[in-house]
Amino acid sequence: MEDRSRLTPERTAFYNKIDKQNMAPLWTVLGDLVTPEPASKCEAAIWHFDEIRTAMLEAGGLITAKEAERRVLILENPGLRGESKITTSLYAGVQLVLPGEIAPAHRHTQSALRFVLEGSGAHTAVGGEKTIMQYGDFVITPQMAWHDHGNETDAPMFWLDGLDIPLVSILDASFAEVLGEDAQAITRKSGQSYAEFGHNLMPVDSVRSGHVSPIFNYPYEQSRETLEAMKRGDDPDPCHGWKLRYSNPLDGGHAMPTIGTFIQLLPKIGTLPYRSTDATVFTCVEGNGKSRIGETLVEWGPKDIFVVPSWKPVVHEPAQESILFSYSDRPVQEKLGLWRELRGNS
Ligand code: 1HN
Repeated sequence: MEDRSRLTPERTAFYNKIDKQNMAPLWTVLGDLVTPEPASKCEAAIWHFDEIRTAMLEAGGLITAKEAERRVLILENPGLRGESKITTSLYAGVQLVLPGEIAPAHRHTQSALRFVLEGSGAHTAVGGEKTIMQYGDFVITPQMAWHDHGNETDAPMFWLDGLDIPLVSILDASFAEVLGEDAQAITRKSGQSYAEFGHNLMPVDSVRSGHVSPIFNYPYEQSRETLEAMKRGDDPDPCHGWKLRYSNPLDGGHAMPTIGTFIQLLPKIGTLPYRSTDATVFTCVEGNGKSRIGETLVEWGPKDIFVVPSWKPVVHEPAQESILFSYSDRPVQEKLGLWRELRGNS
């Protein structure tokens, strides 16, 4: 068979010549650029919370939240080491705020989500409003919103940070600034956004529009109750169990423009194989079990974090009814017409 990558002395001489002119042949790289299906360097992987927790507490003895600006350990995908990525398009880290600490106010074009893993009662302030965080709460920091965190409780607080850093980076659209003060001014009552937008109602003259949900804390208590109601009313989906998408009450779209966020209740019988083009980061909220991701088996319990790469088939085998939170770049792929899924074994 003809090999278009085969080197001959003439070809090598030509490639060397055009290399000096910042040109390169397409035919030697075409197969790597346009693959018949996703061929990601992102690997299936799991991080166990007990190991993260131990390392974080050690980090807590080395640097304060204030000095670090954010005391976070990045969860680096083993196939993408050194790139600060958990998938090709998304970042994940675990943040620790110790009692009495403050993570000072800053803002940036990267959007962030927090998913609370341990502790109860620390706060984050976003856009002039504080929200108190509890286990399993999903909290949004929209792009360019000032945000600072504080822990006035007597126990350490841990949460999962998910950001669209690699997406913003590939678009060269990063802007950031520090406020220069520990905490931003508080101008709204705690819980006001949820009260105004979280109950199928909204202020009649609200001029908030699209893009990102005005609800910036989706409390776990509500998500849990909704999953239970779904379970009472419907059979589980064979691939997902009972699965919800966090939505933006302004337009019914995803709660965040760049990151899709989901919570699902897995029935004890588990799920059928499922694959989609949005590599997905999962964390277990309740229960325990195993997931088969292609050839890789991961065993998870509460607060463990695992990643399913694009187009790798996943089968969840919970040991009992279990709840998983997850996030991916699905909203971006949907808007660009790129998102695909495949249900079952085909
Ligand atoms: C950030 O602003 C936070 O505000 C956490 O808690 C992690 C990682 C990279 C860039 C900004 C936070 C971050 C981050």
